[in-house]
Amino acid sequence: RILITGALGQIGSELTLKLREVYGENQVIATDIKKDNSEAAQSGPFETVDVTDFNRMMETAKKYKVDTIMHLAAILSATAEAKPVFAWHLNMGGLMNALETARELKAQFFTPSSIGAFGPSTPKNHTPQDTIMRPTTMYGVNKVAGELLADYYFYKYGVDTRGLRFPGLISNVCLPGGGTTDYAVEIFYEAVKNGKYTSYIDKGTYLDMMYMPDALNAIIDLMEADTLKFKHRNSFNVTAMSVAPEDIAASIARYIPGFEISYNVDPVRQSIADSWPNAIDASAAMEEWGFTWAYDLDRMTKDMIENIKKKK
Ligand code: VAH
Repeated sequence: RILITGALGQIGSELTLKLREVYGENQVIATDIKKDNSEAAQSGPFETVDVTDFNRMMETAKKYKVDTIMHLAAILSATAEAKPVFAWHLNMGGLMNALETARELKAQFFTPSSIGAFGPSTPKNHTPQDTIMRPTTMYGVNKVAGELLADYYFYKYGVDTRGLRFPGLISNVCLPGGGTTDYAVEIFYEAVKNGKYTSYIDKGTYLDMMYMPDALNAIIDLMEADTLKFKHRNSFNVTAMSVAPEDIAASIARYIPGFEISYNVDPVRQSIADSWPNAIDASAAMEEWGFTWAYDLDRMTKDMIENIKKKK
């Protein structure tokens, strides 16, 4: 059985449904700080778990005798920059509780890292799997510390921890909250609704991105992979595309003629984005467990617009 924390968030809401499809509804225990009427909360076992409450997490994991923990609950980059102390406690306290629960239950463990784990002194293009990591954001500090902590639990206790450094994730099921790359999600909703979008990230700002279906498949492929070829665990670089706002706008305009982008840069989120790479190198993931992806920019755009239109 799999326990997911943050199961009602941007990744969790779709990962919960995907894992229930693949492994069976009752094999996936969705948990989050409070229940809502989303399909992830309603379509199978759900428990309220505040990840900063170790006893609650442990009793829930024991109640369902879980053998896999997927820890997704976290504060994203922009919110973490606004509330750094709160972000440290939730991101690191939650991670420690999840790792301790996995250690005690001898469970397999997944948690996402991010391109946010890199900093201004990291090579910007073809960013290697192993390179300088001096992030200048609280979120980045949390992600680098989190990678080291998850590797530590493998070396020290043999916990089968695995992780992915995700790029910006684009999806149409659950809006992200408090991220820097959220512009790349908002733009699609605004395009369908108003035919235009004002971006808070400037033109020419290249960032790695990935469509959510590819992210979900990467998690499942990673967790099911044979570790014989692993040289890394926490966490693998993965990406599907490197785009700037004007590239997304041009792709949308092919499906929504007349779509226009304008810019009103938010200096805080722009400075976070500027500290991150332009394009990372995912060759380690390809070589060690066969990482691949299916959606390029236009295929993602087509699917995003079709699905958002269905919601109207
Ligand atoms: C954020 N969506 O913007 C997250 C992610 C790479 C970006 O970590 O904070």
